[in-house]
Amino acid sequence: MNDIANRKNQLDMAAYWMPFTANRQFKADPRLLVAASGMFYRTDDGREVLDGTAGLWCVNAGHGRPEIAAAVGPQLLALDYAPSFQMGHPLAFDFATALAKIAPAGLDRIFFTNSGSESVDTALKIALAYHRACGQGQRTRLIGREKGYHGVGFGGISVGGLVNNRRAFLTLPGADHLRHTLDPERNALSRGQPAHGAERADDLERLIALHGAETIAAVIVEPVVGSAGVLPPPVGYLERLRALCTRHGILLIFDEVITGFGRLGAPFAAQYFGVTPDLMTTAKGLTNGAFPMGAVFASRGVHDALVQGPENAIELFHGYTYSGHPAACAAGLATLEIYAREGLLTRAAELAPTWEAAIHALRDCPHVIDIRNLGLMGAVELAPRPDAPGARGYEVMVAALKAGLLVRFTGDTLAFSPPLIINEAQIERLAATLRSVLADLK
Ligand code: PXG
Ligand code: PLP
Repeated sequence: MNDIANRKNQLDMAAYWMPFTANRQFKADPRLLVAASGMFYRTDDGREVLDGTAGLWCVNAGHGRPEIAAAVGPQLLALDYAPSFQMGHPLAFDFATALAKIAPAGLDRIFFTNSGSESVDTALKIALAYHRACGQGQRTRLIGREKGYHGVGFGGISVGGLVNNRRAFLTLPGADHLRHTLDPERNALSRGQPAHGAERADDLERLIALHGAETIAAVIVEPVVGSAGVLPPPVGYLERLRALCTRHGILLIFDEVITGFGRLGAPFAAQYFGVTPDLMTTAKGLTNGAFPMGAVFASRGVHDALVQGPENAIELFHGYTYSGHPAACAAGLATLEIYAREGLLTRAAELAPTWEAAIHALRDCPHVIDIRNLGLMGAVELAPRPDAPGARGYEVMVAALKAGLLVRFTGDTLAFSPPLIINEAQIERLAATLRSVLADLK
């Protein structure tokens, strides 16, 4: 530890090109984490920091779980790697079976990837292949939504709705978007799902009228928008989208990379809302963030339409070198055991009222214009400083870190998704720290 701490000033930071980071700003004043346990990170200068974000929305069971380490280490010694194409190993089957048991009804065919971005590209490709297998190969359009984040692959940015992630790059032809559901005029400071906006699901009807339903393969949405600042769906919105997709033969994909594995108080958002998609993308909490892995859950209908034909023919020309990696499966199985033993897939439902009260109590803090929450997700939106949009978000992140709290920011919106092991005292501590930081914010 001391070694790491003492190296801060000697670290050569030039070679590492950091993702989604202001590299030069960071390297001029680095923020380094060197250890983590339970609800806390430790910084290079030896301070404890309460993890308000579960890393990047992924460490749902808290940090440093010995069960996961104990599963991964021996697995690497017993079978470090097995080819994923035309070969198998037992843990991949065991892990898929275990996931099928907690999956929304019928979504029990599992394709492994290594990240959320890969899960999204996989689900979009499965959707296209599915329609082709059903004799509807003209269904090639992919519909996303404004403000959606579906990772950084070309498929994901094409259906994604965040302009900074798109403008420098090509996107797939034929992608189109529903409007987002953020509506502060009607819904600001709503607790839980906002009352207004279900009718925006009818945007799909407008796109159908514009393009023809028979050209549309799939609609992909985050059941609760994460990256763009925690937007719970308006009451009735997801139900309406589901009904429209079913009526028009369009596959519905829920991107549950953030909402999966207990974030809302049910294993998946699909179960929380009682709305079942045809495909579901996951990653992050799948292995408690301890090992890179993703998974796509497909319905029997989608799977069975594709997995047919001659028995010696590959049914889907898709997969990754590391699909179902043995160590990732070991980490995932150990993670699911922790979730089950500690009741973490439903714990957010118990904590949600405390969480909601704590975060909404910040409404009288300076600059706060909106607060949103669902399950153990939350966002506090600040008015942008007129001459410097985004500055307040960044300044709060830096000040909170100094005050012992890790927060995420996107623009001037602060986002929270603490590990699901958080207790009520830690929720109060999180809110109190934020209150003091906001009090000093210019
Ligand atoms: N879909 C959704 C809904 C996500 O939230 C991805 C796909 C991509 O996953 P990978 O594993 O390829 O990053 C994500 C990832 C943030 C933040 O702070 C959010 C994500 C990743 C990093 C930061 O908002 N979400
Ligand atoms: N690029 C090259 C040259 C490869 O050989 C492969 C895989 O064999 C890939 C990319 C894809 O890598 P992955 O399967 O890890 O996604």
